[in-house]
Amino acid sequence: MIIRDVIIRKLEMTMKNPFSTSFGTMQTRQFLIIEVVDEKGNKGFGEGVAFSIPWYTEETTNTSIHMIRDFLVPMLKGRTIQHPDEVNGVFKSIRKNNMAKAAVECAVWDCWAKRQGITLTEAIGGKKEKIDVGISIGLQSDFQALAERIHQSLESGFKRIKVKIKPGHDMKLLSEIRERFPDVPLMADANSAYTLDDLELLKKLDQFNLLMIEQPLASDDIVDHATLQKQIRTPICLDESILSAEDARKAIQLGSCGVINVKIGRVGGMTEAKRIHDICQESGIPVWCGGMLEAGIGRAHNIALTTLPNFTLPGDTAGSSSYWERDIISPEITVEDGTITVSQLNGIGYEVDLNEVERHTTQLFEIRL
Ligand code: OSB
Ligand code: MG
Repeated sequence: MIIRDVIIRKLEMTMKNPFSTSFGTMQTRQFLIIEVVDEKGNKGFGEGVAFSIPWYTEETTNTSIHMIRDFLVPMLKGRTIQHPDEVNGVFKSIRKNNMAKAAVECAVWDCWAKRQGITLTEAIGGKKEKIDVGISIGLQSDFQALAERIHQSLESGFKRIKVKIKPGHDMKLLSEIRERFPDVPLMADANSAYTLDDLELLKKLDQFNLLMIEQPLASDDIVDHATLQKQIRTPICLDESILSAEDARKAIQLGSCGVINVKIGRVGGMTEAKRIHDICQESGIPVWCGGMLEAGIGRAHNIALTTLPNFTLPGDTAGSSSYWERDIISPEITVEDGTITVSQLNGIGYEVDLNEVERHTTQLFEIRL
């Protein structure tokens, strides 16, 4: 397969609800759609999940455009790709910029799967016909609003609830949740809001019987997390700290976590996500698929990834309607009884609605290779 054309689109879509974490609040979602076309006219799509502000990682929508236009796409010029796993190696000489790499690599995966006449799930070796999903609920203005969101999510069947915590919004918030919902499968994500100075508080969180606590300490740390894990019973789940399979290997070796959240964008693509899956599987560490407030294309890639066997815990891949008035794919992604049925259609398994994409496009670059 030879990639002949690449179209980079920057989109701006408004989420139904603002999403708040310890690092900030988002409602306008800027993201990229990468379209690749091969020499036979097959098309593939990937989503660039960096935010407009470098809060979660150092990348932004605009740094991704720069990396993709000026470095990554030119590296594909004249190259025959036998298998999409090769793209990871092609991009290896460029440091980090994982979300930019993943956007292009995921488009190549979709294109290749369509060219072979198989689903993306088959292409990566996934087996599940349905995946279990949970939901991530952002920080709310008050407990009443949070309780309402949790209640609705349980009514809709989500298999686990994730809430965001930060200093000052932790003990009381979790004890109120536990009082009202004593048995729900619950976890908390701190997005790096604590340090080891908060050890006594973090130890107290054990009483809430959380499935796990996600990324309590610094975004680049695996050493302090190992120290913390020795002193708390609740499994630590690493998110921000794991950017590669090598990071996963080291974190497991140090005992920094009991679970890993895999995000295709954060780790630089589907190939690296599979490697992390495999290393965790060999080490007895369960994984789940994280979310980046994606539109339909990114969500479709997440569903395929989740069909791998060591994705044993419900992920953050909720349906389109949890985020968007109208998604950019057809049909939209729907959740029934806390599960998503994996599409049997080729590639990502959903039609990209180019009219909807155009309606939200604020910038477009066409590159002919
Ligand atoms: O830490 O998983 C995270 C959203 C934005 C940035 C980081 C995170 C999140 C979420 C929501 O928790 C995931 C989603 O619903 O897509
Ligand atoms: Mg997280």
